[in-house]
Amino acid sequence: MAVSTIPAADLRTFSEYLKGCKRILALLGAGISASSGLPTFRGVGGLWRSYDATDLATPEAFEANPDLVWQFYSYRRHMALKAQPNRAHYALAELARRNKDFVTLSQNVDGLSQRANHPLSQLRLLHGSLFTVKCTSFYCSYSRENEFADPIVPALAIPKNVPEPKPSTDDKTGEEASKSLYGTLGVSEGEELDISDDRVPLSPLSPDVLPHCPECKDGLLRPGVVWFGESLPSHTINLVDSWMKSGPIDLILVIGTSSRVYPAASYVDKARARGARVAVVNMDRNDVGSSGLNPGDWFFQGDAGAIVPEILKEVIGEI
Ligand code: BJW
Repeated sequence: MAVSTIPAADLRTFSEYLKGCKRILALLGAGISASSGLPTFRGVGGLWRSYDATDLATPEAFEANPDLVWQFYSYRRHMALKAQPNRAHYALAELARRNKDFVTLSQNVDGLSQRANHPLSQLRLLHGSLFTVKCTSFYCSYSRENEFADPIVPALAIPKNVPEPKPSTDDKTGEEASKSLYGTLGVSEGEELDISDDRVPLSPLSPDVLPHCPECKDGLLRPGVVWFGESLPSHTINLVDSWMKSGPIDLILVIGTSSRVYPAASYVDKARARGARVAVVNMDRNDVGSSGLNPGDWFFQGDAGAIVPEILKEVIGEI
């Protein structure tokens, strides 16, 4: 069976229900962008060199090794800029245009929903963006959005021969695409090595060559993402909470997330408490979140890039 085959009965009951939905929420995780060839955090493709991505996504890691953390994020910025939004990003953007009471909460920092023209007033970035930078100095509040320079400073340039993200297709799952990007990179003799290859030791970089604040001229800049132990952006959380409280919720689509990171994962139960039925799209049947599925919920197993346009088709048409 192809990984992304949808049981006909599930597709029928879901499509019928979707047509009657008024207020819809989506919670996105890295799996939706795995379909564009970007790696997830956990599981296959969740390593950058020999580092666990989640170990680098902390203020403590940045404090201890700003050069290592900046190299990680420079690589992620480069890969995200090379990747293209996939059919799932476009399908959700289309659903948003057709239903003003549909809000997407994205944990992703890669900018792919924005590049698929998802209406920005219906897209809430819970974990910030790779393309925002902010000053780390206690005395400075400098922050800049839409900073797309690649590399952001010359010392963080990515070698030209780094393989580009490979989007998934129906017979090549997002996870396989991630594997081909981040797994064992076969480098033949004489070929130039790239920094994603574990055999190339990372050279430590002096703090002087890392991005610095143009305003205070003193503080190091850091990526404008939310690391473990940091609060989510309060303005965003307030907007989401007030939307959630403003009426019952019919449906929450939970797409490509392991649902292990809080408070993001808690939106599923919050939506349920407001009446929502839950539809999970994931490669892994175990990743349904801590509260599991209830009767009347749906689980669609497979590649988000293939499944999401298919399950929304009755409402948004062909993508
Ligand atoms: C596919 C696919 C395909 C693959 N198609 N599917 C309550 C209980 C316990 C702990 C806490 C709690 N509340 C707060 C915490 C602490 C902590 C936390 O949650 N820890 C847990 C790990 C236990 N949370 C925080 O610290 C948060 N802050 C906070 O709560 O502030 C208040 C506070 C402060 C101080 C003390 C206490 C409270 C902040 C969390 C920030 C998370 N940041 C990161 C990094 C962002 C920057 C960056 O990108 O580098 O966000 S971590 C990382 O995880 C990233 C992701 O957005 C996030 C979620 O990961 P995601 O997207 O689900 O990815 P994966 O890899 O986990 O899963 C991919 C899924 O896709 C899998 O299921 C695959 O099967 C699937 N898949 N291919 C469909 N083709």
